[in-house]
Amino acid sequence: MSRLRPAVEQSPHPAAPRLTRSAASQARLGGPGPPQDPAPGPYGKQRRKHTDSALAQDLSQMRVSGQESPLGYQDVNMRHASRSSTQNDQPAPSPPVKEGPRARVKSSSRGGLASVARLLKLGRCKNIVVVAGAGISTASGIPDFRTPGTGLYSNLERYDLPYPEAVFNIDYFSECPQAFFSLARELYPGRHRPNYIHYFIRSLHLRGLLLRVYTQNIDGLEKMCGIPEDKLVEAHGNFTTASCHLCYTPYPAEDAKVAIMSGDVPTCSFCAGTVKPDVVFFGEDLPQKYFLHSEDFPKADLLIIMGTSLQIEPFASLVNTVRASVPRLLLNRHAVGPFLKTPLRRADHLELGDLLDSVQRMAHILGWSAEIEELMRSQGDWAGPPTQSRAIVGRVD
Ligand code: CNA
Repeated sequence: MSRLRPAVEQSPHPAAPRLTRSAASQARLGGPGPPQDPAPGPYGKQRRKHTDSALAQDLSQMRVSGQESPLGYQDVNMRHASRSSTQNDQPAPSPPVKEGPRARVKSSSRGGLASVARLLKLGRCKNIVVVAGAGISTASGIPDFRTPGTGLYSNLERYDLPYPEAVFNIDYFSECPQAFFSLARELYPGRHRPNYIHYFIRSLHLRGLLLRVYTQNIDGLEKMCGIPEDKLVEAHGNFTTASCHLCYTPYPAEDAKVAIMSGDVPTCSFCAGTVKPDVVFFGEDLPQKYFLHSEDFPKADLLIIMGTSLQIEPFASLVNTVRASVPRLLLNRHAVGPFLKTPLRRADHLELGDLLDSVQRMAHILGWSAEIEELMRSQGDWAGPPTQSRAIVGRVD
């Protein structure tokens, strides 16, 4: 793609390599490796060198053809997939679900949380990077993509999509914007409130432990719970701004919302192209702020990965760019990405199960529960004691 998109968010950093979003297998062994260990992490030991520029190059050269990956999954180039389907060729295949089978994960699926909480209590982790996905917002009543039955991809039949990811395909949007607009009506900020998990992340920030949260979510709940802008990278954009999907001329976000919410199609006053919120579609550029990762991940001393299937590139491969000695904690229903490999990396921990439950237990071990409840209460998001059914803050309407 040769067109250049204006940055959605201004960055104080120099021009960075351009990356577009794609759905691809993350479990590639040829992906970016960990950068050099500038100092021993909590687990000691220096690891192999990997410069930031090499990292950027690796990310931009990622395989997205239909080749079999070393773990047996297929990579999918969403742009090609959408082209064949919109031209009425063979329907493009959906990328295979890469989660599980859980039997492949040999190491314990429980207990990782306690080990990492211990590191936190010992004061060993002061530059924590959180990588988040749709799973952190399901407790707020927003379905994720891939959970069978409840996920958005299982519920898109009514749009007659050639394949579920077409809803975020820019070429498909060009032809049929209504599928995405229906989804947008669900996800527009204002209908949902942040939940305990969001406030846990904010609590990391309030304790001065959060280096940055990188989220794929577009629901704005991280911001809504009070995580400041400078601690947040919304890698797949948000609904705060809008622009023409063809010429990128900015369009008043509120006007776009009013049109979309009332079933109209907002159009660009310059080229008459369809306007959409600045949510990043497959094949579109990621916001400039995303490139903070090249500074953040090498600096991280703990990576917490929450509620993501790690299937969207280049975001998914970020988790492989912390130093090899840095603990990585996966909190998810299933093992994903590098946590599917056996044996796990020595510093990897996973806690499989319901995310809300895991985060509440972690907060309890750390002695942070009361503070988080108070934070939630102060923003009107506390619905009762931390049990699954009551701590969930659902839709506002
Ligand atoms: P995904 O592919 O749907 O994966 C979500 C992951 O979270 C899966 O592994 C689930 O098993 C897991 N999960 C869901 N609920 C829970 C739970 N309660 N406890 C434990 N684990 C759980 O979503 P990803 O974020 O990986 O995919 C990236 C896409 C999703 C981004 O580009 C987003 O734009 C998009 N998305 C965002 C939202 C949102 O903003 N809330 C909602 C739906 C999709």
